[in-house]
Amino acid sequence: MREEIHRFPIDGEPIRCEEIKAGHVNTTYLITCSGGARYILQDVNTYAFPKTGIIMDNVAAIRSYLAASGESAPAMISYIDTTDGQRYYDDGRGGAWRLYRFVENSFCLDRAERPEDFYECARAFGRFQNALIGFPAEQLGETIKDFHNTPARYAQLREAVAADAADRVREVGEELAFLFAREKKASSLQRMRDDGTLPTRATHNDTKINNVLFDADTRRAVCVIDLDTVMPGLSAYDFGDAIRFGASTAAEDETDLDKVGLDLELYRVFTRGFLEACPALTEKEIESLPLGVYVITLELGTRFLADYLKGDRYFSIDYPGHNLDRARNQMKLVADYEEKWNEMCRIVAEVAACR
Ligand code: GN1
Ligand code: MG
Repeated sequence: MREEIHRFPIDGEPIRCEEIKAGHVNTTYLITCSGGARYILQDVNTYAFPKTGIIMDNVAAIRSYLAASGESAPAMISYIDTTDGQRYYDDGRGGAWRLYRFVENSFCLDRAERPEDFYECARAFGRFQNALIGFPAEQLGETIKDFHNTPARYAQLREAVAADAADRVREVGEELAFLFAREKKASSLQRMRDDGTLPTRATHNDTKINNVLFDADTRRAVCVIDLDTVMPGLSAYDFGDAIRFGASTAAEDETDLDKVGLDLELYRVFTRGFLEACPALTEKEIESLPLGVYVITLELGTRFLADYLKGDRYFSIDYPGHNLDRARNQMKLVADYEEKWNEMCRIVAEVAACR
């Protein structure tokens, strides 16, 4: 049993603790209590998130905004304060722990088993974005500095190359050439954010389908989870990351790159769900959605590769070349988007036109 659970008010005695292997960053446990109550206990990765307090403040600010604006359905999960009234438990050894009720009769999906699943995912993230359209994004702290600042991510890759801490740069010449050849386009979204072409919103920023809870009976989306990266951003990031992960024809670490590409049908389904649930986007934002897919995928390619060069400090890995495989997989997706670019833009325009 994780003793940290005793820092929180819970129903019954904790009797079982299982680790849930899902995300690449935090460590997550399912705790079962006598009497049946179940909880999710998370150990926040403080290498990735040095300021856990900011995460919890952001979540609290958004929660009160949603409650005040009468958002009826639970758009997000809610955390339980510690017994001494803190939003998370600081164990004094660098660990930051937080707790929420397990949502009974719900499940997560690593990939859409049918198109309707992805449509539900789109609606959940679209609804989240729409509910926060009026939220003053500048009130949110940056939980990870420059999280989706793509030019800054390129700068971090350059630093990782210069340091070559794990002596791996000589293995990745081709990958570096691929990424740097696309740096200008990769930076274009950030430019449109800086010059005000695109509005800064409160966004989720980590919109993988496995960050959506589904209801086990209805198979409808219940709410979005993993709110650690909720911060000022662009709607195109949320659209882009969801497509990158959920509309890929293969897993994020598939090494047979012939299997990796963009499923345009899933792309269309997601676009429909997202735009239906988020009617408040501006014309420019809608136009920027395909670019969001392109940029976020390149960006994650740079992040995986930089982490590989640093010796795998950030993303958890199952084997030594895992981050390199992930980076190559993202690059294959980017190459496929380049082939399908006109189609990607056409689908967004078509779906937007028939709303
Ligand atoms: C991480 O924690 P998880 O697995 O939901 C990462 C995302 C990446 C994703 C790639 C805080 O998300 O940015 O897109 O892995 N989250 C953080 O799978 O860095
Ligand atoms: Mg997650």
